[in-house]
Amino acid sequence: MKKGVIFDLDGVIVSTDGLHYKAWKQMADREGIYFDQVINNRLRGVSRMESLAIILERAEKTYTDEEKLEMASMKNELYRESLSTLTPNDILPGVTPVLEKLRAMGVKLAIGSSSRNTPAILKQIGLGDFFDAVADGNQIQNSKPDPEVFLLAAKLLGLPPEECVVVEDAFAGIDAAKAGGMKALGVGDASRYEKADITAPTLAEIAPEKLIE
Ligand code: B16
Ligand code: MG
Repeated sequence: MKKGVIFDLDGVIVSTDGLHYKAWKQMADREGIYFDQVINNRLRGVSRMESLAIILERAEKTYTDEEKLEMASMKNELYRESLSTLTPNDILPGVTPVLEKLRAMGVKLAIGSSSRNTPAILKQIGLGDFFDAVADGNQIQNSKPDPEVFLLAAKLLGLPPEECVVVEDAFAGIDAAKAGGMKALGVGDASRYEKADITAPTLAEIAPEKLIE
């Protein structure tokens, strides 16, 4: 039995895709850059600056590093404003019962997210003090598919990687978990990914015992 479960945040605990999309769309429209939901899907689990680089693939001019930082910062301000609309009702189906059951079984619980807004999101959905450890985009140099954020989460839990399971919705996140030597459960988009050890459409469809076996 595994001793720890590391949850990705966006797309696993709460869905902020739509909020990221709206903020990036406003930035892209301002610059006259084409951006749609299909391109937005490629941003899942990817860091803020890497997301911007994907959006700028469609740009007709090249931007300086300073301009890129300004665009990312504008997007983040819009995104931060929209986070104030999140409430505990936005926690995805099946998440709360799974968290409660795992905790009752003595399993340690962590967050491993690329998002630098992780503390604000957890606070908004009422889980600010819930997890035993939080590793996020503020503490790492290399984002998923690099395993850094999950290795940090395991370290903060005081567990070796092989004692941990990662729950992810992004292909890059599954790759990161496997690169870190961890078992990976793919949900949402990643439930179609053959590299995941186990898959489920949502956390509501997986028994906690199965997750940590
Ligand atoms: P921020 P996760 C990721 O979070 C999002 O999926 C991704 O779309 C976003 O670009 C990234 O966080 C960085 O977010 O701009 O808030 O630092 O899925 O790793 O929890
Ligand atoms: Mg995610």
